[in-house]
Amino acid sequence: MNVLDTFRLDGKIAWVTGANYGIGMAIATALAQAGATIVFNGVNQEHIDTALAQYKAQGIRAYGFRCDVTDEEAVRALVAEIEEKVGVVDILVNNAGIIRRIPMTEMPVDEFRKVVDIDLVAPFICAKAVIPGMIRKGHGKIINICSMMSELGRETVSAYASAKGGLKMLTRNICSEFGEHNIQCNGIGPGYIATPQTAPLRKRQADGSRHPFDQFIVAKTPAGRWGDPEDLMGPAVFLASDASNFVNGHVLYVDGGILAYIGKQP
Ligand code: NAP
Ligand code: GCO
Repeated sequence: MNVLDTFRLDGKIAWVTGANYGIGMAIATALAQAGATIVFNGVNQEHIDTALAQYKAQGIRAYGFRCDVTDEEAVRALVAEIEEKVGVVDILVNNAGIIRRIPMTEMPVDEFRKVVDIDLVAPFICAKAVIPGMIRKGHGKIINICSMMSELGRETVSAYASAKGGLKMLTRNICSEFGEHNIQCNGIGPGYIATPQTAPLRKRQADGSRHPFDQFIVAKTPAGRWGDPEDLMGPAVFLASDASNFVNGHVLYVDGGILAYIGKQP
C-alpha cells in the first residue's frame, strides 16, 4: 500500500465538537478533504446554520447539531441520533472549548467550574458516549484539543490551564484504558492561533499599535507569527488516520516552536 493511502479517511464518520468556526472548522474541513463525513455541533443555532452553509459552499456534506457538550443526556441523545442518521462515529475531535481570562483571586468559582466543565468534563462525556461504538467497530480515533497551557501557566488563565492540563492526562488515560480495542487517543496542542478566542489578545491599541501581548507572542515564537487554524489541518488528518495507528497517548504540539524557545534577549 502506498503510504499516502494511510492518510485517507474515506468511509469514516468524524464528529468535531464546536466546529462552527475557528480551529474546529479547519479540522473538520481537513478531515472532509481526506474523505470523512463530518458531524459537528455548537450551542448557537445561528452559528451552526452559518457553518452549514460554509461547509456546503466547500462541497462538504456536513451534519450540524445544536448540543451543549456539558450536558451528558443531550450528548448521549446526539450520539444515538448520529448513529441512526449517519452511522457509528469513527473519529471524535474534542474541540469545543472556552477560556476566561480573570486573575485567580478575582475569579468566581462558578466561572472556574464553567471552564473546567466545557474544556475537561465535556471531552470525558463525549468520549464516554462514542467509545462503546468504537469498540463494537474494532477501531476508533479520539483527538483532544489541548493547549500550550497543558504544559505552561500564565496570569489570568488558572481555570483554562487546569482544564487543559487535565485534558492531557485524560488523553493518556483513554490511551491506557482502550488501546487494546484499537482505539488511539491523542492530543493536539495548538500554540497561539488567530481565532475569535484569541482576538482580544491581538486587538489593535487606540494609537493603532499592535497589542503588547501580540508583540510578546510573535517574539516568543520561533516561527515569528501567530498560527492559523489551517496550520492544524495536516496534524489532525495524521492523528485521525491509519497513518497514526501506533501513536497513542501523545500530545502533538503545533505551536511554531514556542514551547521549545526561551525567547529573544530583550
Ligand atoms: P473559538 O473560536 O472560541 O470556538 C469555540 C467553539 O466551541 C465554537 O464553535 C463554540 O460554538 C463551541 N462551543 C463553546 N462552548 C460549547 C458548548 N458548551 N457546547 C458545544 N460547543 C461549544 O475557539 P478556538 O480558538 O477555535 O478553539 C477551539 C479549541 O482549541 C478550544 O478547545 C481551545 O481551548 C483550543 N485552543 C485554542 C487555541 C487558540 O490560540 N485559539 C490554542 C490552543 C488551544 P458556538 O459558536 O455555538 O458558541
Ligand atoms: C491565552 C490564550 C491561550 C491560547 C492557547 C495557547 O489567553 O493565553 O488564549 O490560552 O488560547 O491555549 O495554547
